[in-house]
Amino acid sequence: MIKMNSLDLNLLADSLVEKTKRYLISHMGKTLEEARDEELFRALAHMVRDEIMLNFLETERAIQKNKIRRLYYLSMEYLPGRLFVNNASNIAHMDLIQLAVQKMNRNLPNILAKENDPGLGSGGLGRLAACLLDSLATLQYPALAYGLRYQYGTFEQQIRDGIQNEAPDCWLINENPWEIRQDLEKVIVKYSGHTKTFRNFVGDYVETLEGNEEVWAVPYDMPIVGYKGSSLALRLWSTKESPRNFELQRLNAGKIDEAAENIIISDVLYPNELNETGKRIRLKQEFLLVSASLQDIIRRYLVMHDTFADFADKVRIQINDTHPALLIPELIRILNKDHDMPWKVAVDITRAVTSYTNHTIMREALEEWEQPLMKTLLPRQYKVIEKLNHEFCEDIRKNRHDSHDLVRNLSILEHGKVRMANLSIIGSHKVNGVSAVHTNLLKSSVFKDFYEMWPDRFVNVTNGVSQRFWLLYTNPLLAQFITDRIGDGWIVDFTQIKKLADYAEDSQSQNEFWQIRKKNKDRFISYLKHYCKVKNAHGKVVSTPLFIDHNFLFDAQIKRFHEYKRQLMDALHILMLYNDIQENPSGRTPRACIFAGKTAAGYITAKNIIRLLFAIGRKVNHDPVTRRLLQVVFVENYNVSKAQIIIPASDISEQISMAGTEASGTSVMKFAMNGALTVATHDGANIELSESVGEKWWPFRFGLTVEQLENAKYEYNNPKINRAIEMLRDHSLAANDDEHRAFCELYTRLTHWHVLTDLESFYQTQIGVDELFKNPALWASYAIHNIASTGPFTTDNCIQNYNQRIWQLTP
Ligand code: 26Q
Repeated sequence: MIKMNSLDLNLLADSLVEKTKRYLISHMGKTLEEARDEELFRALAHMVRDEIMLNFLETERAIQKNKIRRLYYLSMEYLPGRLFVNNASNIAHMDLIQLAVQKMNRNLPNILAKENDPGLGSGGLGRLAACLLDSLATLQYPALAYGLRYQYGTFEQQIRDGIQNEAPDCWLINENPWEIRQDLEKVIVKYSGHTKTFRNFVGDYVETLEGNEEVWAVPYDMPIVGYKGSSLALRLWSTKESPRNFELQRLNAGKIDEAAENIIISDVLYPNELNETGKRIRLKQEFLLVSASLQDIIRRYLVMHDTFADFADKVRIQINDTHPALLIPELIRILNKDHDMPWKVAVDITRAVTSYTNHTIMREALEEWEQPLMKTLLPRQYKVIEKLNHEFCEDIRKNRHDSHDLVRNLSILEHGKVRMANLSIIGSHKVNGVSAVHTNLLKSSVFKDFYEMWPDRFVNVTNGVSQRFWLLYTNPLLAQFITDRIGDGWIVDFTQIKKLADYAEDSQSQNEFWQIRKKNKDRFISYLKHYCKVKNAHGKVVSTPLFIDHNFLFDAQIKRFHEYKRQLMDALHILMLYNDIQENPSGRTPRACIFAGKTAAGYITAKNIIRLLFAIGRKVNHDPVTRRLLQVVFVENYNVSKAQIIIPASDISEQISMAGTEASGTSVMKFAMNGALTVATHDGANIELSESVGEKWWPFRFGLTVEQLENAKYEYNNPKINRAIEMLRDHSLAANDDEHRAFCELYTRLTHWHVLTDLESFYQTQIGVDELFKNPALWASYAIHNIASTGPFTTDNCIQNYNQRIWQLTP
């Protein structure tokens, strides 16, 4: 990082203007005056990238030279958000850019808005991966990350008359300035064909493949820039750019469909529910990531070493959920066949390098593949799985007399399925959950038998978020507020944030807190007015005045729509509030209920919940009695950059999943860091955050615990609740038959996920929220105590825990 005085800055800005002008001419054929904001964005991004790359090379050289242990992080999903501010600020050039843009007479926010948000993921798991990389880079751990370069992001959510439509998310429609295509490092990935058995040098039976398909995977490197410029590579594989993939043979035989399938493997991230073709391509994608990355890992290793003797010492591979679990059979196979290692040694080395993070407690969400599909598509890997599983099950049978049930429970292959979690646990030396309660539930229920067999294999690493991304760059006003009081040490040492508690009762700080909050709310309101237009079924904008101002309480639930997350309970609470206000509007706290989130295309119930929220908004937002006290807003097409506008403006963060269902939840941490108070069940990371904050400053916990829910049953005896739920089927919300059917359908699901069981407690808690909001000074002191308690929930801490408990790398 270069320290600059204002004279230097001025000179540098002049030079940046000149360089930018030249770049615009040489790369885009435009003068500065002709260049559009989008082009200026690309030109400036290239200037930033030049700086990053110098640093990047140095890091890579240092790792190579010192032959140190390196971590390889494999994930099917990454949600890094827009990179410009992060990258430019981290190499300390944001002031410079600001000045240069000013000299060019252009508007920086308009230019920054032209960057597309890479939607290479669906939710928490993908965003967690991005925060972990931020911390790995900042803390200068030797690491490299692998993923897929999906041509299209998850999908662009369009809400038309309350209905979610899925449109393609063309994030790569313009050139992506952050990536570098590395054609010379492409690799071949093989699918299908039939196997032939022979013996390797040590006498094991191994397989060769004939009549298979071949696909080229081409890597694109994206530098991940940590604070003060240290960086690591995110290597994303693509099948798009390779003519080889347009397999001539098949084309000649007229099998254009099959040939085309291999070009489109990396086209789009597939969702959870899939048809047969979708399933096959998703499995191909998972293997693409695994096979290409492993070839790359082994190539890198062999550049530095002559034998595999040090492989188990120098390589660590973390798999983000089971999606890259095929890494286990593939690595065993490569060591055993290509490098003539005895089977048992190959298995031991694989286990020594691999570890697995689990992100779900719900059994139905564990990944499984049909055996015939895997056998056809990946015959060699399937044979390895069979052998691994056979030995594992035999071992149990030999050692346990009660082995029958145990084998059925632990076997990788069962009921015609390949159970990826079982494969991952058997093939890893460590398995981690993502919050204390989640890890305990894994040990006591889902993976109980595994835990009893291998207790040391299970560890907890509670999730975190990057305070640099989510506080420093997302909420610069609050970041400055913090730095003014406790210095800027918190940016790299977040334990220091606890010093902020000294200011919780200081009235000057409380006032300033509210001034910042109001500015952030105004920014969000103006964003809503410009970009969040309600659209009818034909996509036409319906004129909808907004009655929100910065005196409203901003209440946000932003996350994927899923029944277990209980957006439906939130919706019912809004109806209860609406009815209350109708009865007596005086003395009420004005509240804006903000929702954002996508759901899988085929998830009908979740889509109906979105539709219900839309219908509720339609009713309450215009009702002359309620509109100045209650507003419901749905922010379309939720993504990282939208979260960056919503979170700094929110007073209340809704974390209301049914106890025992949310593995961790990370938005709870982002909101708390930004000064929101949390309405929360006793679930996932809410529990640990509440313990860190302390009961006194965590007033809005509600709902039953996992244990209490076991015997809980809702009895319909609350008149307010009855009135609210009747609105689902008495036509007070539905505008047509179709909506009526949708809401009646939701009515039948009210007892699922204990929505009604917890509703009364939720309602009472929200009364407490309204009351506290009437005392701004007190509210601010709660909020400041909450911010001050988020210290443990940074991914910096998370990475240190991974390192201590699993990787043992040297930074
Ligand atoms: C599996 C098979 C086939 C197709 C898709 C999938 C699939 C894809 C993505 C299954 C699950 C996911 C994503 C899961 C996820 O985001 N989990 C969240 O992870 C967060 C980070 O640990 C936690 O905070 C959340 O609690 C958890 O829900």
